[in-house]
Amino acid sequence: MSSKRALITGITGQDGAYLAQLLLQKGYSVHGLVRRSSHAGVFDHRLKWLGCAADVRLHDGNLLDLSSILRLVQEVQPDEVYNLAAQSFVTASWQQPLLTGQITGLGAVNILESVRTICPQARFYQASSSEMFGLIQETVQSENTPFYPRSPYGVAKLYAHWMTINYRESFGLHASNGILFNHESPLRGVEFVTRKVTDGVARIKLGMAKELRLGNIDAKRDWGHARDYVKAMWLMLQQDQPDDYVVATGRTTTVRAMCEIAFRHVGLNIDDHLVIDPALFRPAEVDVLLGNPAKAQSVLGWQPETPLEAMIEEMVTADLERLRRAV
Ligand code: NAP
Ligand code: F7E
Repeated sequence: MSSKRALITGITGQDGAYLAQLLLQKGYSVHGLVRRSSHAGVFDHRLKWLGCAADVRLHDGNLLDLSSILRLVQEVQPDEVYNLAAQSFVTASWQQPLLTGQITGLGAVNILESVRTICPQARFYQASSSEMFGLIQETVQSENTPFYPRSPYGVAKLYAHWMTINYRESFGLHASNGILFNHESPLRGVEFVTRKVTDGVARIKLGMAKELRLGNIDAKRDWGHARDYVKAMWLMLQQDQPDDYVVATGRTTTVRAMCEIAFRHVGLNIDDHLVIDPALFRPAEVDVLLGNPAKAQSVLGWQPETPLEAMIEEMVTADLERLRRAV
């Protein structure tokens, strides 16, 4: 077992919770950054769902506040730092482009600066994103595909991505980017399309709703499971050399086909309930994403383990249980 200390920003989010669980299983002492909220009782609901809230040490601070990050890094003296905090919802990034740039872009530099200043020997992971490929320049995207972001979120992530590479090359930090394609789970925020679908289907099944309203169902995504993807994050920081890796399944599916899996799982017909709402279309769309995980497979020995069908069914089942408990 390890006696390493890990610091996770974004520990209250989907990936932060799964990563905390993985690192605790490996014997790490896990520390997390939490921003102050008036929702005191619910901010750690994902960690509680995974049964690890009591085992992590949470620290107040904000990625926007360099002084709080400096103090946190000084106090924790981490061996590994995972920067998962972000304004991560693409739709919101058109409404709040400046805040998205500050958190998702500049926020990464606050933590890079803190690591460089206080513990330059620590290993650093940056949560980069397939959204940076945006208007795709190659049918299958790899580490060598040129970027063309299509949202303020994608642009902010690209800035953080290149700053991570620059800190690696300028200051010798062990800093790696994981270019992760979409990954989901029962802990996914309900604003993202998979969870919106599984929650919506569960509500229809239980008689709590009649329809599910979606935007562009022709968009295609390469969807994997968050539980599998956090393993790739950890593996990147176990390598002798820092590097950048695409993490994906190598399979792409339309939003409509993903929805059909969810409806089929509870014995409902999608065409009886799905409503297309033009208000939910985006100012600019990323039409299709399809990643090539060959480098992660060969160098890290990483494999996606959960097929889309199994993941969507797990999510529908979890939403049915959650909603039944709530009534
Ligand atoms: P998420 O569920 O939206 O979690 C985001 C986390 O960031 C939350 O813990 C949130 O805290 C925190 N945060 C936001 N602003 C902050 C601030 N100013 N200071 C401190 N913490 C702040 O995202 P996720 O799906 O777990 O994704 C994790 C990371 O991977 C993100 O950087 C995301 O952009 C990136 N990514 C995700 C995917 C994906 O498909 N899931 C793919 C590629 C990259 P609160 O709980 O207080 O809101
Ligand atoms: O949309 C379409 C939408 O919001 C997927 C984030 O984790 O992955 C995520 O970004 C697709 C898009 O994820 C609705 O237009 C149709 O084409 O689930 P999403 P995203 O935008 O791909 C990347 C890799 C990240 O890094 C991000 O942080 O689904 N879509 N109808 C819809 N999407 C939503 N949210 N809601 C709808 O009603």
